[in-house]
Parts: sequence; C-alpha cells; structure tokens
Amino acid sequence: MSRKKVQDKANIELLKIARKEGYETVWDRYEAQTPQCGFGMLGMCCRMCNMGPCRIDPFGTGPQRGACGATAETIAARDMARSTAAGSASHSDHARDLAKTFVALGKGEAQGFEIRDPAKLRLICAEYGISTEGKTNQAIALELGERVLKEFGQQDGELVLARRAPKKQQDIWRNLNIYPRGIDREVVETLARTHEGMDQDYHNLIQTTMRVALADGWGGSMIATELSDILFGSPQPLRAKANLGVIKEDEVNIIIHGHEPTLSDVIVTAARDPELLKLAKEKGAKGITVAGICCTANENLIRRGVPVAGNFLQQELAILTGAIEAMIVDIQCIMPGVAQAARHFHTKVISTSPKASIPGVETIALEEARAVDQAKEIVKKAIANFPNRDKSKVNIPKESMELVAGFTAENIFYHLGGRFRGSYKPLNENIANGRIRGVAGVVGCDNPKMGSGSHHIALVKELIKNDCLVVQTGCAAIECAKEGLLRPETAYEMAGEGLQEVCKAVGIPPLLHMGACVDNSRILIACCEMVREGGIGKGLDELPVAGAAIEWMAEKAMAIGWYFVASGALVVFGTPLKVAGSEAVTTYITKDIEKIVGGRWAFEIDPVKAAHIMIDHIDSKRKALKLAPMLYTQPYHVST
Ligand code: NFS
Repeated sequence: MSRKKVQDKANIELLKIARKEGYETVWDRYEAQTPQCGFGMLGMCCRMCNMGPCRIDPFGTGPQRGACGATAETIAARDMARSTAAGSASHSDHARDLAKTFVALGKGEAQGFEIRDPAKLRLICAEYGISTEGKTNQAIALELGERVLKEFGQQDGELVLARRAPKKQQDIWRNLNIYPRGIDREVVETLARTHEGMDQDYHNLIQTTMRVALADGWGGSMIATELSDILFGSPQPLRAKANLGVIKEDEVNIIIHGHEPTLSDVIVTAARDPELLKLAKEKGAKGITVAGICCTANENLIRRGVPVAGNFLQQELAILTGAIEAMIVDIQCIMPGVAQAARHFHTKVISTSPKASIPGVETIALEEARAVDQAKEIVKKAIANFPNRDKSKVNIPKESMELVAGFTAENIFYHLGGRFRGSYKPLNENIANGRIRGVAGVVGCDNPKMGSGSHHIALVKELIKNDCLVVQTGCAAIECAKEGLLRPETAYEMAGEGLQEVCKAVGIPPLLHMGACVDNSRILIACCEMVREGGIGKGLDELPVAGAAIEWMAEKAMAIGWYFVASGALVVFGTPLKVAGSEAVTTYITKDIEKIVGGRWAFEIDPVKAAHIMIDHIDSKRKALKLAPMLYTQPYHVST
C-alpha cells in the first residue's frame, strides 16, 4: 500500500480521517490502478493511430512491431517526444499569458498590476534590444510584452535568452541543429514529427525532444520567471511557514492553487483589504488566511511570504481539513479529485482559467482589466461561505514549519559574496578548494508511488551530508520545507563540515529554495554565472553539478529533465522515463548521449543510491577539472 509509505504526520492524520469517513484520495485511486499496465510502464504501447493500439512484447515472444511496422525504439522515442512537447507547451503557455498581461498593462488595461522591478524590466529589455531611454515603465512593458510574444511564433533564428548559455553549449546546439528557434514552432514540429508515418529514427526523435525541451528551459520557463519578477517583484530571502497547520481554525481560509501568480497575487492583496477583513469579522471570522498549494504557492511564497499549505499530494488533504472556504485554482497540477473531495465539504472550488475547466466548478476567468474586482468578488465568496463551515468536520493538523525561501540567481551573488562582494567568486572558490563538493538541484513533483515526498528528504539529507549545496524548486522544495530543512540551522544539524562552514559564514541554509518549477530557469542562469566567473569549467557540462526529480510525475518534469540533459547536466529520475522496453533508447539516453550534449539520464528509485549517483558524477567533474581534494573528507564525508 502506497499509503503506508506516507511519512508526513499531517498527511497521516488526515488520511486516517479519510479512511474512517470514506473520503477517496489520490493514494486510494493509485492503489486501485495497481498493478499498472506493464506495456505502458515500459513505453511499449502505441496509440498514435487507429490501426492500434499496438504493443510490443518486451519478452520477445509476442509481436515486435506495431501494425505499421513501428519498432520498440520508434514507439518509445515518439511517445517521449510528445510528452516532452506537452510539458514544454505547459510552461510556455504560462509565459505567453504573462506576456499578454504585460501588453494589457502597457495599454492601461490591467487593473491592480504594476511594474514592481523596473530595474529588471530595463535589463531584460536590453537583452531583447529594446531601447528604454525616456520611456515610461508602462510603455516599455507594452514593447517587451509584444516582443516576447513574437518569440512564440518565430519561425527561424534563435531564442534571445538562450544566448545566456555558455558558448560551448550554444555551439553544441547549433552543430546538432537543436538550438530552439521559436517556442510554438518547436512544439508544433514535435507533434508533426511524431504523427503516424513520420519520424521513425529514435536518434532523430530524441533530437526534436531536446530542441522542444530547450525551447522551454531557455524560452518559455525563463521568460515566465523573468516576466514574473518584473511584474510581481524579484524575490528576496524571507521567512515563512509550510504545511497544513498554516490553515487557521478561526479565520476564513482561501487556498490558491496551480501555477500562475497573476490573479493569485491580486487575491493576496484583496485578502488584506480592511473592508473585506471587516466583512470577515462580521461573519464571525477573526481574519482571512490565504495559503498556497503547488507552484502558485511557491510564486507567492518567494515574493510575498504567503504561507504554503502543501504540495501536489496535499491538495485534496487541504480540503479534508474541513476549514477551507474557497480553493482558487488556475492552471496545471489540479487533480480532478479536488472537486470530488470538495463535495463532502462546504469548500467552494473556483477555476480562474478557461483552459482548466472542471465539471461542476464555477469559472471566474481572469480578465486583467477587472482583476482587482474579480479578486474581491472571490474573497467575498469565501467570506460568505464561512458560516457554512461544519465545525464537527474540522480537522486541521498542527504541523507547520519555519522556512527561508526566495533565493535567485541574482541574489545568491550577494549571499554568497557578502553584501559588498556581489560575485560568484566565493561559490566557485569554495567548490575549488573542496569545502563545497558541488551544486545539486533537487526539484519536481511528489508522487504517490513513493509515499508523499519522503524520497526528496532522504535524497537531500545525503547530499548535504556530503557537502553538496542543494538548490530547489517546486513541490520538492515544499516537501523539504515541511521537514524543516530550509532553516539555516539545518547546516549545523546535518551538513558536512565544509558546507557547514560556508553556510555559517554566509548565513544561508544548505538548501536554497529558488521558487516554482518555471524557476528551474534560475538554476540554469546560476550555472551560467558559475561558468562566467571562471575556474570550474568552460561549459555547463564541465561544472560539478547534478540534478534530480526523484518523484517526478508530470510531463513538465520530462521537459525540465530534458532541457537540463541537453544543457549538459546529469539528471536522475526515480522511476524511469517510459522507454525501458527499448534497450537501444535506454542506452542512448543514459550513456551515449553524454558524448553528444554532455548531459545524460540516470534512473534510481532508492534516494540514497540516487544521491551517490549525483555525488559520483560531481566527483568525476571535480577530477576532470583537477580541483583540490575535499577539504575535510575524501572521498565522501559519510560513506553509506
Ligand atoms: Ni512542477 Fe509545480 Fe509540483 Fe510537479 Fe506540479 S506543482 S510545475 S509539476 S507537482 S513540482
């Protein structure tokens, strides 16, 4: 039973209630699906055309070709390409909507929005070749929004932000013909190439997979991060809390869930409106709490310190507390189970995106011109729902944990360099002198196959014990926050001696929360800065870094994994990509591809073993760079 693997006390408490009351959760539905289809798991089921579905027998005794003749290689690679395109499309569509908000703001049609980081607005404009001299923020926003939108439909050329990558990576992409040209163009071409009877060579299919993923990492996701910083403010490290205990028994509770900070940012402001607070008090509540789930949580946490109610697997559990007046969902990672869970309670679920319509759920589609009015309307609906709360059904777990979040590629400069030494030099120096082994990205989803996020915790503990500085985003960051690992004290309690010294000197936790999943782009940018600073490699592939999304589940995670691999990194997933039925494809993406792009995949479900795959990789890069031996430990701080 995957439920038995759940470790978070808040989740355990609510799952007991769910069992007693007969409320269904993701863990029940997952169990009901087991054993899962073996052909599907191995990527050996093809549904691309209506001669199928066809399947390839992985034991070699049954059919080895689909009706059209497609081999295991073609089927596995084609499906992987399509899923990666879907992931890339999701992040990129998020960016597109932000660009449209810029255009609306520029035209004076965005109520409640303003440019909160005008300096970054000008910096990004310089990259896009937009002159800003003598222009108002509003006029610049319009120009930038329109310029960025052009990159979606661009047919030829190269994405502007991809020029941030070191020359070595850009040359590799050009030589392989995988430099992303336009964002939508790469998604469309991947769909076209994977139609029945099109691309059949798995090498070629993996080439398009990498290009569509690069269009996400150095395109859609990076644009989403930069535009969000300009519009909602660039994050600075701040303290906040995470886990279901942030929900308050005596207040109106509103959950913001999904990925886009656009309307949720205005809702956070509306919930602090004195008139609405007065209204809440008139209904018997002491105040209004807004808390987040998934990456809408991360977006509002890193900029405004909004508490985090939970990660992906906790979305239904938040409703099961019985104390949520409204759950406002925008796009992505919203389980259909949310609306089903809400039927047992007074909770009102409201969708704010016409792209994510849910049966039986009211949609208040975001209109930038009326955003403040809409946010107030939503908060009022939640307040009006407060008296409907059934007190006998309220069960709020006590768990909530302190955290520090809000690190970015820019502000790490100041934290690692001290206030007056803004540079990556101290990071590079501490890597070179063997205090820090390297940098490990631990990101991505939580998956019921593995319990409820505990694999992230075991993985990061092993990494910091071995002096790896960990950077995080997404639900992995939330999971580690709930465990108390995002407190600076973690350095003293768990980090290896070298990492501990650096964290103490700089005053940072050994795990740096860098935001939402689109903010994995911040990790790319930080790696570029490490290369630019010098001394630890001339390309991203030479850096002593590695990444993991051990509990991955979304297609977005595939796009992220692939853009890191194509940018030269090792990426470890827990359960393999669904290509294992083809030995050739598996070997190609886990071994051969490293000689081509510098990065590769590894699959390992045991978190400690996964950590050591990353550590071994980092050590091999240290060796190639002839860096000093680790200062306090050699080869490992603690061998397992
Ligand atoms: Ni990423 Fe963020 Fe979480 Fe996974 Fe979903 S919220 S975009 S996809 S589940 S980390």
